[in-house]
Amino acid sequence: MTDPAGAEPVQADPAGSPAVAERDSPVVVVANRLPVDQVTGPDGTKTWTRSPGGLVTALEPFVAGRGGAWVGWSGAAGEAPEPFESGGMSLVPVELSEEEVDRYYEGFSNASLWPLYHDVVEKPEYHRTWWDTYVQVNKRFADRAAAVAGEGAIVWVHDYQLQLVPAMLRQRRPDLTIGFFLHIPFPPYELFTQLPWRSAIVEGLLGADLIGFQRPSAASNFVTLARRLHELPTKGNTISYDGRTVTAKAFPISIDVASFDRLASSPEVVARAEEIREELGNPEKVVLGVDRLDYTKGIGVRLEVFQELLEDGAIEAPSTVLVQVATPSRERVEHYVTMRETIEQQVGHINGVFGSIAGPAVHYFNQSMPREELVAMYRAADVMFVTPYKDGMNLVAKEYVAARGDLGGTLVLSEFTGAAAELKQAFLVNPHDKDGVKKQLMRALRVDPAEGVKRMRAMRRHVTRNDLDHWATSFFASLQEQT
Ligand code: GDG
Repeated sequence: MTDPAGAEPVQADPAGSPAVAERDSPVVVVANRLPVDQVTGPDGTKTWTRSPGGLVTALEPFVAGRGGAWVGWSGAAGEAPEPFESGGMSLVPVELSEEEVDRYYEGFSNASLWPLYHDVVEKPEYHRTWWDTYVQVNKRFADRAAAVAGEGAIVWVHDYQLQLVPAMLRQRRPDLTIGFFLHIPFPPYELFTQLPWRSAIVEGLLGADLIGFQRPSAASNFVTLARRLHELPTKGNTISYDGRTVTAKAFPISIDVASFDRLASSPEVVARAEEIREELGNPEKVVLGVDRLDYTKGIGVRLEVFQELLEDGAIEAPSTVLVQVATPSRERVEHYVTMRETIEQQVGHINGVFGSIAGPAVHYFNQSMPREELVAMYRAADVMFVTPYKDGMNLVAKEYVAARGDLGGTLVLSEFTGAAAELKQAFLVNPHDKDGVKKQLMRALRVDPAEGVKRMRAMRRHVTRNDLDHWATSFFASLQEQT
């Protein structure tokens, strides 16, 4: 849901534009982050930059096109600016204090819910103070959304940080149609029920008319939970609750395929891709990993497998190199600090043993790349290596496919990503099975070109038909059917 680079400055609509009206917006998006970030310059002046993430691109036409509003946090702790109009949308900043950022965002959202929902890849921490702040902040988001939504408006709430908002909003505004989309996985009953506040979360989500998930299994995990934990009547993917019918359904998210395709085949990017290979010393094979530096993404497995293949002599450096972009993320959460140290030690070790004057075996970047550079890397890579232990979708895999209009390149993809259910022609792997990953990576590296083209063509056909607009349109259409 994040796209950490490529921000561009934005301006509020010209002075004199009307202040954001209360109870006026026919469509409201509620997400942890606004589609803009507030940045404080060295002289203390505050400006806004547009965050160019896919979600913003997908939702903007629905929100801006209808004079809608977007409620979210600016990304900076402290007092929130007044609501303002930008790009045809009302942007409604929600204030978070330093302590709230610690407890609601870094604490409950990213150190309790995130690991729990990702199959407990790391041990979740549960603290009552974090939970209390999560409730408090969710109330604030619900209050702001209730204040700007027009009579009978459609409100679309996003992600795990705001799971209590649907019920809080319904309590304040029973006239609204409320949708919720979870971008990350939803765990099975046996895992979810370890959460001390499990009932409150389920009740929070049941405030929505439509709850969207990345995969059908996640939707059915939720329906099972409503039935077993709350003893609610369920039928197929619907739950009867409080005199209403709540639908839980999969809407696999996607990317703006056409714009990736266009950018990737532009002469500048094609030239840059060639230049990247030259700068890498013209290796025979380039293997690429691109992730937020997160323990769910399986970056460590990737490095171990690459190291073992070098040790086995199955590949040689620098004729085969691994390029790993690990974008900085959640740097104040403890698990992330230790993980980064481990990964950097692994990279250091591999390069110490297998690097040469001619170059390292692993090119590691702990930095955020401009989008054009990232797309040029996609274009330059022979194999895209995607090995999460668990991932709601994994947009990187879809971006790689969208960027390969030349039908080159192969994809190695973890079975535990949402994307694996769609990109069936990838070389699928179980990241817990290192020998299996090694085997599949070797197959991907040695693929017969005609077979590679066939696989890539089939995956491109799928993503082209199922792009981001398709996702947003089908969610809105299903939500409207609920009214
Ligand atoms: C969550 C869920 C779900 C990464 N590094 C750079 C960069 N990125 C961009 C990628 C991609 C995005 O960030 C990452 O998206 P993912 O889907 O791979 O992963 P999460 O951030 O964990 O997203 C996930 C998603 O929400 C959407 O619902 O798919 O399962 O965990 O777009 O390109 N972009 C640039 N420079 C970088 O260095 N420009």
